[in-house]
Amino acid sequence: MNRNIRALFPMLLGPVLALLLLLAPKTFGQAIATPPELRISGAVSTPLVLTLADLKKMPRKTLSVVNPHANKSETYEGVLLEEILRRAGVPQGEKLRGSSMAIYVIAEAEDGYRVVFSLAELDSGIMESEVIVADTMDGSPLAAKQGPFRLVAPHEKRPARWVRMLKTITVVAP
Ligand SMILES: Nc1nc2c(c(=O)[nH]1)N[C@H]1C(S)=C(S)[C@@H](COP(=O)(O)O)O[C@H]1N2
Ligand SMILES: [Mo]
Repeated sequence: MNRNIRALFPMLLGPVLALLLLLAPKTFGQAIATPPELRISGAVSTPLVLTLADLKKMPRKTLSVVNPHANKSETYEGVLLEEILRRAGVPQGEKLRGSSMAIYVIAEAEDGYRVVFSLAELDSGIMESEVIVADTMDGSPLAAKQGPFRLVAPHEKRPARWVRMLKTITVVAP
């Protein structure tokens, strides 16, 4: 190799290293991305950030439902939304009365889809909605377009509030 070209290498070393350092977070950021999280915030005493591992440690509920769209039976497993809201500190049971009866939650997905549930319809002291935050279907983690978190509202005729790719639960006390 030409002597002059070889002499260039030490000079290039600095800039090349600098460039690599600059690009490193972008390149490796994907590989070591933070695990998916579900955030519960708004009018709560304890805002929560839950991972799949956190959900696995909570009381689990299994639901066998017929998804009217898929027209087949599906088994979802997850945690009652009521239980998650309990840990966030919303009024429930006998404390759910008066002005609290107007509190609602907005469940929002990665694609911007949003639905509303009232606190009252999620309270088993009032009715058994059995709405869960599911993290598995038929024993497997939910696929990318479905999860990793999905609401399942088993008593509803159309699965319109079965929010896929669930990202945040915001509690609103109007
Ligand atoms: N994130 C997200 N979730 C969503 C929707 C949506 O557009 N985005 N559509 C809802 C509607 S209207 C229906 S019918 C079901 C469809 O769920 P499926 O793909 O399991 O049949 O997802 C519900 N959840
Ligand atoms: Mo739908």
